[in-house]
Amino acid sequence: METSLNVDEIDSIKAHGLKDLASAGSDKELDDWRVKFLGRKGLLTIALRSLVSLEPSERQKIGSLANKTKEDLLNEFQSRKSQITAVQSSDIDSSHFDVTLPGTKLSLGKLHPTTQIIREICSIFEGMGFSVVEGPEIEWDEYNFQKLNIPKNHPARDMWNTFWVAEEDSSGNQMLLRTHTSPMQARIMETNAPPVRVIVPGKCYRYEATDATHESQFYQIEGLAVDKNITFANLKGTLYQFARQLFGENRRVRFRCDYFPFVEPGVDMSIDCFACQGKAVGCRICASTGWVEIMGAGMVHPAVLESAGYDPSVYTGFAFGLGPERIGMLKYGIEDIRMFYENDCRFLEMF
Ligand code: FA5
Repeated sequence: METSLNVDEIDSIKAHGLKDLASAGSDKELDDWRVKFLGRKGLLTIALRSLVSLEPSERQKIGSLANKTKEDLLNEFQSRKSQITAVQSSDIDSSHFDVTLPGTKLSLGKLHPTTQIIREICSIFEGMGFSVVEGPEIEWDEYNFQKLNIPKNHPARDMWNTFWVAEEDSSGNQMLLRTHTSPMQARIMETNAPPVRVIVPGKCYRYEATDATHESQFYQIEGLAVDKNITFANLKGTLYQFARQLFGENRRVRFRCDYFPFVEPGVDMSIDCFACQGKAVGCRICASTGWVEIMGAGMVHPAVLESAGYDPSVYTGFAFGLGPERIGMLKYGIEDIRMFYENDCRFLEMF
């Protein structure tokens, strides 16, 4: 192939290159320039390739000029690139950064609604002289049932559908996920001399199908007060005060007989419906009965006192157990308990 490569042509490539480079103003334009002049199929590269067809004396002269031109263009390219980068960063500093714009808002974490309601309930009882104590979630059959006056094969065990976590050991004891916080009654009495006044928040587990008011994992708060001369009147007075502080000064309470093997007598406690006072047809909160059940309670059974080492002829006490999620549902009008643990931020942010 004939070639017309000569000094003029190389000078012309250089002049053309320098002119185009001066007008390249962005990374993209710079890159296009590099491909056009120095790339694999660029003008100067093609010129260098055609050196082979020159006479040896010409080849040396034109070759060294072409190599020098390539070096010059590369240097100019680098310096133009630095200029453009400098202009770009000064653009960010001067015009793209507006110090008057509001900053990015950081979203703050919050306490979970269950934690909030547990703290509120605990602080009401702390104000009445109770201390907060916690206990194990993995429990022995002995504490969850036997020491609470529920021996093996007792039909009352059906009230607490249980997750068993191990086989019976050689002494006939078996591990389970505690079905309520009541085992802490026995643990506290075994390790503390009377008088006792404690409140025990914690997680419980039941092998139950979930629905709008039942979860298989939920919280309870247990209360226990034992001393000389504690009567049912103390139980009623304490729980009445609690209900008024949590649900409002005008609340009325109702106690009805109920059965729990570890108390005698046993009761369930209701408050009058703060939404409709029993007047609304189809009230969502009380189903138009006027009463909303909030906890189980009773006088500690003498057998429970005795198995924990307290003399039931000297000491008496009361105990109660409530579900904070259910109380939160009543207080804040939440229709389904499962919303607490779905981790939907829109729900959690409401509290
Ligand atoms: C008990 O568990 C007794 N230990 C309470 C007690 C303590 C009675 C001391 C007497 C003396 P019960 O099974 O009713 O009782 O549960 C108490 C509360 O736990 C209920 O009122 C309810 O608020 C809550 N609860 C029970 N099961 C569930 C569940 N599956 N999901 C959510 N909350 C529950």
